[in-house]
Amino acid sequence: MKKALITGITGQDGSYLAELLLAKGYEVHGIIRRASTFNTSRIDHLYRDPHINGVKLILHYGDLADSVQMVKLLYDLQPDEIYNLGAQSHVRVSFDIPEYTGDVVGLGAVRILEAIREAGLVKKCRYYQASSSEMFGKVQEVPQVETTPFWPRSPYGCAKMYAHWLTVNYRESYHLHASSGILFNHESPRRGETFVTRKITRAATRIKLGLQDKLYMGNLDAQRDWGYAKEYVEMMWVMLQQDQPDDYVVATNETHTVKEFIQETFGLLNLDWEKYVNYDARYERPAEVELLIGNPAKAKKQLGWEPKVKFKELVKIMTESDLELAKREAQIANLPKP
Ligand code: NDP
Ligand code: GDR
Repeated sequence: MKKALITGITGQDGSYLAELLLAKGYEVHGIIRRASTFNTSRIDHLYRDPHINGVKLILHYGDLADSVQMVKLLYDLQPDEIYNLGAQSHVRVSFDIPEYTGDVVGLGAVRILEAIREAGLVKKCRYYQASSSEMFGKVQEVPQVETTPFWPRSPYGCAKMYAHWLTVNYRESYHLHASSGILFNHESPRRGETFVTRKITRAATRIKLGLQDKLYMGNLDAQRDWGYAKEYVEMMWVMLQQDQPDDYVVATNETHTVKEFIQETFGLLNLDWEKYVNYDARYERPAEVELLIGNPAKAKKQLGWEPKVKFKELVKIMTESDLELAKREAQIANLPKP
C-alpha cells in the first residue's frame, strides 16, 4: 500500500486530494495545525475513529514553520509521495503579512525538501509542489505557458516563485523526483469564502433569500482562468506517476472577468447584480494581476489533461451548492425563539 503525506489537507485542494488518494487505496497522512476552533470541516467526512483497525487517514499536528517536526514525521512515516499544498494562500492578505507568507509558502517548501534529504528519502519519495499562475503576475505573454517569464506581483507570488525554483533546484541537484504544477485558479463549493468566486456565490445566494443586502467588491475587471478544483487535484497525482519529474501548466485556456462571474451568478438567481454590488477600495491590491489565461498543451499531451468543467458549469455548481447552504441558514434564522 502506498503512503502519501499531504500538507494543507484541511484546505480546498487537500480535501479533494485526500479523497482521491483514499479511493486509490493509499494510506493518507495529513498535517493539521492546532487551532482554537475546529479547522477540519472539509475532511470530517473522511475521518474514522483511529481506534478502529484499518484506518487509512491519519492526521498529525505540525506546521510548515516547524522543520524539526517535519524531519521527525518523514523519518517515522517514510512516505512514497509528498504533496506540499499548505500555504497562506490569500494574495490580498499576503500584502498585510508578507514575512509570514514568505516563511510558510517559501521557506516551508525548503523545510520539506531538506527533510526529505535528512530522512534519506531522496530515492524513495516523490514530491509535488503547489506552484501558482500568480508567479506570472504582470502580463508578458498570453496565453501563459511553462516557459513564460515570471513577474510576480505580490508577496505570495514572490514566495511561490522561490518555492518553485527550489523544487527545480532539488530535482537538478539531487535527482529528486520533484514536480511543480503551475495551477491556474481553481474553485469549488469548498473554496474559502474570501476568494472572489465563493464570495460572490455565497453573497448572491444569501441576497436571494433575504439574508444579506449588499456585496462589496474590489477590481471587477481582473481576468482569471477558472477551473474546477476536483479535476485539478487529479493532475497532481498524475504528475507524480510519471517516469520523469517535470513542471506543468494546468488551466482551462479560457478567461473571464470578475464582473462576468458576478453577472453569471446573479443571472442564475434572476437577480439584477447592479442593484446589489458596491465598490470598496479595501479589496483592491497594491499591485494587481490583470490577466491570467493558461495554455495547458504540455499537460494535455503528456498527462492527458482535459478540463471537463468550464466557466458556466463551474458557476452553476457553486451557486447551487451555496443556495442549499443559504436555505439551511434561512431555516435556522426563522426558527421560533425559545
Ligand atoms: P487553502 O487556503 O484552501 O488551504 C491552505 C491549506 O494550507 C490549509 O489546509 C491550511 O490549514 C494550510 N496551512 C496554512 N498555513 C499553514 C502552515 N503554516 N503550516 C501548515 N499548513 C498550513 O488553499 P487551496 O486548497 O486553494 O490551495 C492549495 C495550494 O495550492 C496552496 O499552496 C495554494 O497556494 C496553491 N494554489 C492554489 C490555487 C487555487 O486556485 N486554489 C491555484 C494555484 C496554487 P488551515 O486549514 O489550518 O488554515
Ligand atoms: P487570486 O484569487 O488572487 O487570483 O489567487 P482571488 O479569488 O482572491 O482574486 C481573484 C481576482 O478577483 C479580484 N477581486 C477580489 N478578490 C477577492 N478575494 N475579494 C474581492 O472582494 C475582490 N474583488 C475583486 C482580485 O483583485 C483578483 O484580481 C487565487 C489563490 O487561490 C492563490 O492561492 C492562487 O495561487 C491563485 O488563485 C492562482
